[in-house]
Order: sequence, then structure tokens, then C-alpha cells
Amino acid sequence: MYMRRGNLSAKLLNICVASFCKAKQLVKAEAVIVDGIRLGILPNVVTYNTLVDAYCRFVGLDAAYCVIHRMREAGINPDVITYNSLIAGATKKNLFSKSLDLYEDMHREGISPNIWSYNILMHCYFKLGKPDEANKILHEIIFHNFSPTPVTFNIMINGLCKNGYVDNALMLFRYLHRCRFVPHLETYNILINGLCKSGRLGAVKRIFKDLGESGHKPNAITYNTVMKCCFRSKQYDLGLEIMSQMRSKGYTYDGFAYCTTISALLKTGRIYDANAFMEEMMRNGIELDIASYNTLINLYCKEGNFEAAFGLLDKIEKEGLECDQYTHMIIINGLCKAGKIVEAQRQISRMGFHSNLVASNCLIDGLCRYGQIDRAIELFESMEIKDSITYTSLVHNLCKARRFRYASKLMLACFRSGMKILKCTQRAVLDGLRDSGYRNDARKLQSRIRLAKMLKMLGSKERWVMECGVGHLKLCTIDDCLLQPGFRSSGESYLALLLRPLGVTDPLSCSVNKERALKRCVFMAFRTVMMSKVLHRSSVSGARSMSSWWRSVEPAPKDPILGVTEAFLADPSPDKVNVGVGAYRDDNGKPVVLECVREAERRIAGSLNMEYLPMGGSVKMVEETLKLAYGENSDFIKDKRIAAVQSLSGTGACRLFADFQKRFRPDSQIYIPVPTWANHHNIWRDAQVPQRTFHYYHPESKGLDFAGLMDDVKNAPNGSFFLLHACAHNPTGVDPSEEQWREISYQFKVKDHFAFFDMAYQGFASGDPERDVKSIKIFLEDGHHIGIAQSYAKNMGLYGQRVGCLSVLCEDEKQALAVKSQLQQLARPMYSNPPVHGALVVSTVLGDPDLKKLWLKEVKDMADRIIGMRTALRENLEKLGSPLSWEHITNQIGMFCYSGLTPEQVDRLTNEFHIYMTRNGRISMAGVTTGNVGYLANAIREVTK
Ligand code: PLA
Repeated sequence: MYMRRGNLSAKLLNICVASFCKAKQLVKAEAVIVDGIRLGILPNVVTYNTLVDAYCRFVGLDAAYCVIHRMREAGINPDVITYNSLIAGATKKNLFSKSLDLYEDMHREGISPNIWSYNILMHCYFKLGKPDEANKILHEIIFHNFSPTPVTFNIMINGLCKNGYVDNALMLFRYLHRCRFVPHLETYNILINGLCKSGRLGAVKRIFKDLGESGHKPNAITYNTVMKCCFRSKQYDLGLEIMSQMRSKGYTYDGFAYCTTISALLKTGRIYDANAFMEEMMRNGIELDIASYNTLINLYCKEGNFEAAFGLLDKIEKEGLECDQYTHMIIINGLCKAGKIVEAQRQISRMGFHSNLVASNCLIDGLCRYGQIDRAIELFESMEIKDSITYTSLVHNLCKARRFRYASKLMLACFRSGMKILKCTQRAVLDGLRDSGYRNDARKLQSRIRLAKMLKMLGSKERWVMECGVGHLKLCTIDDCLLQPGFRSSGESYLALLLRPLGVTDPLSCSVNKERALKRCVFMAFRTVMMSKVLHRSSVSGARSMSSWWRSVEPAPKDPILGVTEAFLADPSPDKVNVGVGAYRDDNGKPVVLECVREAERRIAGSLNMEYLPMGGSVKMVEETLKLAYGENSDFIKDKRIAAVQSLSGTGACRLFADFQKRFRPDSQIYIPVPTWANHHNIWRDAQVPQRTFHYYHPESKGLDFAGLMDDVKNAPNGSFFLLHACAHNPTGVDPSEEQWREISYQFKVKDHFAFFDMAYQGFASGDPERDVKSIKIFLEDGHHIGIAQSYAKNMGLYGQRVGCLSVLCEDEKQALAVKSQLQQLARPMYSNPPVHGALVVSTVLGDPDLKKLWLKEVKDMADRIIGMRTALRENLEKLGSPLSWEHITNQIGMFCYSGLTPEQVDRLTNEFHIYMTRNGRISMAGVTTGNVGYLANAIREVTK
């Protein structure tokens, strides 16, 4: 009990809650509230705001949302302070777009922002790289006569500087002076920092002077920043003067200040002062990190002050710090550069760096610098591993020593090992050879360079196994070929072997000089192989190859659903049954054209011209379709808040949305249920939207994995896209209950997820299209902005007509118009505009009350026949004495039964009984008839025995 009767007051409650929140003790704060309620003190808006703020700071936005939910349940609406906490919370987590969205939410709730909301908002805009928007906010603040706070200006100045508008920041700063706002010291510091970062030393000096006159006293941050700026602009003396001013004011020096000062002193050649500083720093026990030590060691080495450098090395050891990989190398490099080769070698052996490549490279460089090139060559030859730096530095120095032939030999060796040498060094060698009269060598070298480049292009290093189109050919470098064991003696046969696949039978017959001929032939073979490889490559990358444009195109795998129909059609058996694709059949197994559709066709026959529909399709059809999904009298339709276009049936709607998602939320992903209609994966894959999955089906219970689903929804990053089946889930036939949909919707709200409904079977779940949109209705009631893909393939039997609709619910009419125009823009280069006939059929059926009634009846008939077949299949299986449970056949709804048959069992059904279905065990109940249900049940019984 944290509250006791006697001193009861809401104020006291709030004080208690606030102090616990401040101390990060949220559990206690909650306990106080519970106690309060028990004693009759109800938390008020201040209490809740304190909690929201604490949760935002210490826990996370989701937790804060929960508090807001409780708050609303208690009848208290969030106010500007609540929203400010949320916005600040999102901003702190760098979720800047989220902050802007929250700001919009606040606006929508009719809550006016205060100066703090504006401040955070400005900060977000800057972070998002939108200084113009931030500027607009500042104008709004001034225009609405809100009093800007010093923070307002700090944010503006900082933001402008960081976005590269230093001059505007300066202008704003001067404007402050003119308006007699006295800028705070922090404002000065921010401006100085910004100016410093863009190298504006002049302005820094002026502002620093102003600061002195303004009555503020510069603090350590000011001094440090100005000093840094001076050093950065190489004004070491000025920097050092600032440093002494700072010291005279008694500000303590930190590691950073020491380091920059020492570095400046060294750069101005005041080694003595630098050492004094270093000693002082050590005396003061300032701790440096290893990177700072490395910087200092490097500076000392450059100055040739190795004593100090080694001193620092000792200090590092004494402090128990770990040297990183550079520390010793810096010293070794410094010693080499200073010509102290012996010391460097001593250091190398002390550290056990004998076979260290970097250390050896330093040594080679040092030896060459000080004219000991032969020793460098000696060292080079003894090295086991070399890199391009090793080669480049030696070749470069050999050129300097005018030893071009040796340089060219090394250069070749370098290429042969698959490494590069600097272009200018290559040129120096070639020029050098030519100038010294070795023209032939230069020419040879050049062709070798070309060859090396070609090989590099082929991605080859030392040896190549290449495909030459006619057969496999193993090739080595030319020299390697000639050195093959036994090559010289049985050269001809080896070569013949090499060249046979290329159609060369007698390579040597016409030549006198065998060895030259051999070399030449190998080289020719080489070139042919390389050419074939190049051609092969370019054919892979889409260019023309010699034999065919599409040689690299492999047959695509069969579609798991439509491939079943193909196989079914190819089967001559009279017993064959197709329960693969989800297409409705009558009880004779024949495709059905609905009576309402036939009547509509009669009515429109001849009235139709063949003009293009607009890019967005038939307006009338879209209007009727939206009514089916959003409700006959939906306000969203009246307020024109829905962006909708006619689509190429359900698939086209999904694809159009996926492309839209990729274009306008390029970094987003899509969460897809497991399992789902197989084509969903293809659609979002081809739209290049990364896919994630969420739990949906529980194989043991053959029902919904609600807990798994909710966990995945909760764990997905806020603002994720989810694909949901509005009803009659394909393939499982398992839908969430109404209560579960409500919970899903609530969690989506908490997490700010986007729900995209694929509604391919409206009417097939319950027999009534209106009842089947329950899920969508719940989401709409909860205020979600959703997207819907609708299809008339199944519920109007218009499979091949490809009529459907994509809709996206927007914030207002303006946004809806923008979204619609973008959807049309996406459609235009894909298929320009949708087909007209089916759309006219749909609008005729739905636009006529009698035809619509007939349609509703026919939908119900189809659904009822399927339900009847479910019972028949189950009963048949049970009658046959199958010991397994077949309850799920009648529990599941919609067009499919997710039977639980394994892929092997499905294969047996197909091979032994000519029954075709997808390998995931999905049975399209629409293909089951009174005539085949017994046969089907028997076959299933057989394969599940
Ligand atoms: N969404 C789902 C969940 C589907 O099952 C289907 C069709 C569609 C969209 C797309 O239908 P539409 O483009 O023809 O409007 N699924 C079928 C056919 C019926 C198919 O795979 O294309 C199936 O057998 O699963």
C-alpha cells in the first residue's frame, strides 16, 4: 500500500506517480494508481500523461499506447501533452516519420499543438532532411504568436547547420539579435559548432568575439569547439592561444583537448612543448583510448621523436591497454621511413612479425628509400606472401634505379599472380624499357599486360578450367603448359589433346620451329577458349551468343496449381477427377455460367462498342464493387476516400498493390500467412518486396494458430504490411472467428500495421457476400486504412474474364485522388487499361436489383452445394471405416479442404487413381460431385491406410 487513507487527493496521487516515474520505478507508480483507485481517487489526465511520458522514455511506444488505451477506456482523451510525449518518444528512437504521423493524428483528433510540439516537429523535419518544412513551422510559430523558446532557436540553428545551410543559420542568429532575443550560451555553442564543421573560421572568430561582448562566459565546450576549428583550418597558433585562454580560465582539459593540442604543437614543430603537455597529461591521469594513442604515436614518429613514441608504447602496456594491430606497425613504418632499418628489424623480431606482410612492405620501402635496393630485392625474394603493394613499391623503386628489365620481370610475376600494379608504375616500366633500347621487351610486356587484363576480366587467377562449348578443357597459363611434366617429350600428343575439341587436328605439321609453334597453338587454343567464355558470359547477361539468343533460359518450374490442370487435361483416363484448381463445377462436374451472367450478356449483347476503358477501368463496375466490400451506404464511399481501379481479377489487384507498395514504401516488407495461396509469394517476389511470414495454421488441430499469429503481429516492426485473406482462407479453409478478428484488428492498431485484404472468395464462406466481409467491417470500424483486392472469378464465375478491383482507403478525397492517379500510372505501362466485357457484365448484374437478387441466390446455391459435398465426403470416408478423424472437412469453410494428405499420398492418388490435386493436400471441394465423391473417398481411404 503506497497510498493511505487520510491524505487523499488527486494532487498527491499525481505527485507520488511522478516521483516514482522519475525514479524509473514504473511498477510502483502503477501500484500507487491501483491503491488510489481502491481508495476512490481516480487517476486524471495529469496522472496518465505522467505515465505515458515515463513509458515512452523507459519502455517504448507500444507500452505508452497501452496507457493511452486505458486512458480512453476511463473516458479521458489524450491531450497535447500526451501527444508531445509520444512524438518525443518516437523522435528519440529516430522514428521521425512516425513522429510526423503522430502529429497528424493529433491534428485529426482536433488537438492544437503547443510550442513544444512545434519544437519536436522542427527537429524531425531537419532529421528527415526537410529544412524547408522546418522553416515553415518556424513561420507558423511566429505567425500564430506562439512564444518561441530558446530551444526553438537552438533546433533551428542546429538543423540548418547540419543540413548545410550555415548562412541561413547565421542569418537567423542575427535576426535574433535584431528582435532583442538574447541568445543563450548553448545557442552560441551550437552555431560555433556548425560553422566549425563547415570550416568557416572567420565566422567562428566573429561569433566568438560577439559572445565575449554579450555578457555570456564561454564554457569548456565553446573553447574546445573553437580550438578544434582553428586546428582544422591549420591555424595552429590561434588554436593554441584559445587553448591558453581556456586554461587561464581554469577549465580542466580532457583527453580530447590534450590530444588536439599535442598534435597542433607537433605540427608546428614545438616538440618540446608537446612533450611537456604529454607529461602533464600523464600526471593528470587522463585516460586515452588506443586510437588516440595511435594518433599521437604516429605524430611522434613523423617528427622522428621515437623516444616519445616508445614512451607511449610503454605507457600503453603499463595501463594494461591492448595495442591494436596498427600500434606497432605505426612505429615500424615510422622507423623505416626515417631510415632506421636496424631498429625497425629489431622491433620486427621483438614482435615476431617476420612473416608479417605489412611489416615486410615497410622494410622494402625503407630499404629502397635509403638506396639499399639490392637488400630490398633480397628481402622480396625471401618473402612467401606478397601483395600488390609489395610489387608496386619495388617496381617503382627499380624504375627509379633504372633497372627496367628486372622491373618488367617483377611486373609480369605480379600480373601472373592475379594482382594489379598502379597504372603510372606500368607506364614508367614500359617507357623505361623503350628509352633504354629494349623495344622488343616493351612490346612483349605490353601484350602480356593485355592478356593479364583479359584474364582478369574472365575472373581467373592462376589456373583456369574453362568451358569451351564443345567439351571441357583444362588450361593453365602458357608457361605452365610448357612446363607440364612430360610436355616437352610428348608435347604433340598433349597439344593434340588440347586442341581436338576445337577441331584442330594437326597443329605442328607446317612448322619448322616446334617450340614456337607449340607456344603459338597453345595461345590460339587459349584465345578460342577465352572467346567462348566471353561469349558465354555475354549470353548470360542477355546479349547475343553465337548459337542462340536464349541459350541460357532454363524451363520454368510448373505452377503448383495451374500445372495440376495441365496434367489433368493430358490424362486420358475416363475416371480422372480434377480437384486441383479452385474453379466451381456443377454436380455433373461441368463448368457453370451463372444465370444472372447469361441474362446480363443478353441485355448487353450488341450494345457494346469496343473502345478502350479508361486506365482505371469501368467507373460503374468499380462503384458497385466497392459497395460489396465497404457496405452499401459506406461513408468512405460517400466521402470519396477510396482510391480504386478495375484490376485484372484478384491476381492483378494483388500485383498492382505490391508494385504500389514497392514504389511508395520502398523499404517495406510484406508479412504473408503460412500457408497461403502459392501465387502470393510470386506476386510480391516479382514486385521485389521482401517477404516475411506469420503463423496461421496449426497442423495438429487443423485449425487456426491464433497465439502464433498474434505473437507474430506483435513482434513485427511497427508499421508493417500484412496480407490477410478476408474470408475462406486458401488453402486451409480456416478463418478467424469474429472475436479473433477484433483482437487482430486491435493489435494491428497498437502496432500501426497496414492490412491488405485479398478477398477472392466473397460469398463462398457463408453463402452470403455481406456476411463474408465481417473481417473488413471490423477493421473499418477500428479506423484502419486498409487495401482490398476483389475478384469476380469465383463468386460470379467470371474466371477467364479477369474482372476485379483494387482499392486503397485513404485519409481524404485529395489523398485518394493522388493514390488513384499513381495506381493508374502503374497500370499504364503494364497493360494500359483493363478489359471491358467482364466489367460490363458485372456492372449490369449488380446495377439491376433483380439481377443482383438472382446473383445472391446463385452464390448461395454454389456455397450450399460445396457444403453438401463436404458432408458427403466426410460421411463416405467414415462409412468406409477410416479410423482417422475427418471432422476438419466439415469444419473448414470456403472452396477448399486442407485435407492433411502428404505429398506422397497425393502422388499416389494421382498415379493410381487419376485424382489430381495440389501436392499440399488441398482438395478443391468445388470439383467434388455426387458422382465422384464415393470414388474420391475410397481412393483417400486407400492411400491413408
Ligand atoms: N487470391 C486467392 C487467395 C486465390 O485463391 C486466387 C485464385 C486469387 C487471389 C486470384 O484469382 P483471380 O486472379 O482469378 O481473380 N486461386 C485459384 C486459381 C482459384 C489460381 O491459382 O490462379 C486457386 O486454385 O488457388
